[in-house]
Amino acid sequence: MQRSFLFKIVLIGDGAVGKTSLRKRWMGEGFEVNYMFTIGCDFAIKELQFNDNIRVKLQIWDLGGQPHFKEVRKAFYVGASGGIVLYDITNRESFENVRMWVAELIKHAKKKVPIVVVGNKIDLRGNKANYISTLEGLELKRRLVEEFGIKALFSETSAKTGENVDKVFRGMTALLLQELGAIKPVVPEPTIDERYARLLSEICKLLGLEEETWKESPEYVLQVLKHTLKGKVHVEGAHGENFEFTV
Ligand code: G3D
Ligand code: MG
Repeated sequence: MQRSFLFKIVLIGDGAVGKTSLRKRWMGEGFEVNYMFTIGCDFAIKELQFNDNIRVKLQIWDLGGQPHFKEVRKAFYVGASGGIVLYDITNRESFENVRMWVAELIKHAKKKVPIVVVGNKIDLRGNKANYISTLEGLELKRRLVEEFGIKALFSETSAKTGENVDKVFRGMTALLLQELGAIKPVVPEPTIDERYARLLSEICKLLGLEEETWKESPEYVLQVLKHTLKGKVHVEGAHGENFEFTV
């Protein structure tokens, strides 16, 4: 049996972070854009076959380039099922503004809609130390989940090369379908012994992370662990002996 869904997704984030480029990259050229003059935004629709029996239409709303009054933006958010919030990894201010955009989305959508946090322009990363790192992006996502009680994914993209662009929209769709109970939660499960899974979950909890973080971003857990254990570590053995090692 085929089921169909229609979702309104808003693209938000500071000007010039790449919202329009991301949308164009995902939809390809030649799609029909409808311009909403009153709000200063446009929207376009793309249909995707999510799996064998689920078809999804995503209506992607994109804010215009010029700065708009907050008052006008309210109408932009009405009825949104989810939001894709972008920052530019080469622009720290755009990263710091992500929280403001998410707060505005949740306020005007009037419910805790799921989001995908996207660090765009990774093709420019190179070795520039001041650019926003993957860890900073993951940490931001974690804080947003905690503060707003929403479901969120994190991704890094290049609208220029197309890297990870499809994943952002499929990830958003998966969150929305999960919310409706149309699909089971899909956490990528590495094949791993259940005892190790339990151990890793315990480690995450001890570090104050969500217990599933090791599945989603093991490198992040490792970084937090290294940071936490910096220096000497004392461990008491099973027979009362003392071990000391340096991390
Ligand atoms: P916006 O819709 O968020 O305002 P745009 O942003 O999509 O208009 O993009 C702003 C500028 O950033 C554009 O440059 C665009 O080409 C560039 N851009 C968008 N995404 C990427 C990316 O992933 N990598 C790189 N290198 N550039 C990107 P111009 O010069 O056309 O204004
Ligand atoms: Mg734009």
